[in-house]
Amino acid sequence: MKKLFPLLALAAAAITFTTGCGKKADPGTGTTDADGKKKLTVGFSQIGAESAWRTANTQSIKDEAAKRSINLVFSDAQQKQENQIKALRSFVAQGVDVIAFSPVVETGWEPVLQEIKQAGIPVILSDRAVDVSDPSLFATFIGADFIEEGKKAGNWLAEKTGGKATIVELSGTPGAAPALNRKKGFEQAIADKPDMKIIKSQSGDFTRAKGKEVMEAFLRSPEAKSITALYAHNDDMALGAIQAIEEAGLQPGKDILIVSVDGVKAAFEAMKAGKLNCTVECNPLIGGQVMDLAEKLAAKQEVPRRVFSQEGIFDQSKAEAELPNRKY
Ligand code: GZL
Repeated sequence: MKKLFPLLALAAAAITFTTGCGKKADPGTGTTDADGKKKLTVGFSQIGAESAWRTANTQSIKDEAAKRSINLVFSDAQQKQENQIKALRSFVAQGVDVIAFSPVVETGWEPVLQEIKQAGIPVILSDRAVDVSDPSLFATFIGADFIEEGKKAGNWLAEKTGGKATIVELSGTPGAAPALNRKKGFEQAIADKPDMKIIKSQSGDFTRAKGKEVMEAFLRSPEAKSITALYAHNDDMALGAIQAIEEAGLQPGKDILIVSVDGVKAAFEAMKAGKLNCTVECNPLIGGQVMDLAEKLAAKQEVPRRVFSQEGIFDQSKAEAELPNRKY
């Protein structure tokens, strides 16, 4: 761990030092192992706990750090970019060896990434990408191909409906890479289907509560009777929408077909109950890959600029058989 900058180090003390398994360790003791060998210290700024996917992603990061005796300095930003930027600055002040973060939105990172670059600390983008002009501001990006996920969802719906659907869309956090690109991919998939139209699109911020609220508004609109399908950018919003559809006296999965993304356990349970029709998997369990990259960067080894997480697509026909295999 690099030497602390005295003034800033005091502020940094507020960020909890953990040994990766949630136990609070005194600053300093966490950075050496039993025989006094220096431990790798990784600063991780997480978006928040907005969805089951995010919770599983956080657990994967913490479990892997603990397994490898990596000193994890973890911060939860409650989905606010300003909190992530504060956490990133505190990691620099603490002199961590590597910084990893899941950027809540794509833009607004250049200044703090410049400061991190000046401090000589390598950066891993975990799960989501940033939009910066200088590619040297981060070492690598590990995450899903969100455009491909959107295409898979659009192609599945086209196949299921014979290319005929009046669609409402629950999009993710405005400006977030998965929201921008899942929309792009879905639209590409239905571009040549004149009878597949997205008639309403609104952000549900990737949360179940907001997804329910926005779907209620869609169902109160003049176009409500024409809706035949919902595309949700994540399962949590789809699960909220299912509640709204049922409360409106309609049958989710039948009156309104529903396709979403993530592949969380609750989505498989909803498919088994016939309330969700399809989920495109987006694997949150990338803790092992993130820590591999962190160890390589700390050892000044080359890493690939782009690492993809592997994922599939599951509809109702596969739900029951796959449910016992779900790890998140
Ligand atoms: C996708 C991830 C998204 C999930 C949501 O990699 O960034 O954020 O799809 C989560 O569930 O909130």
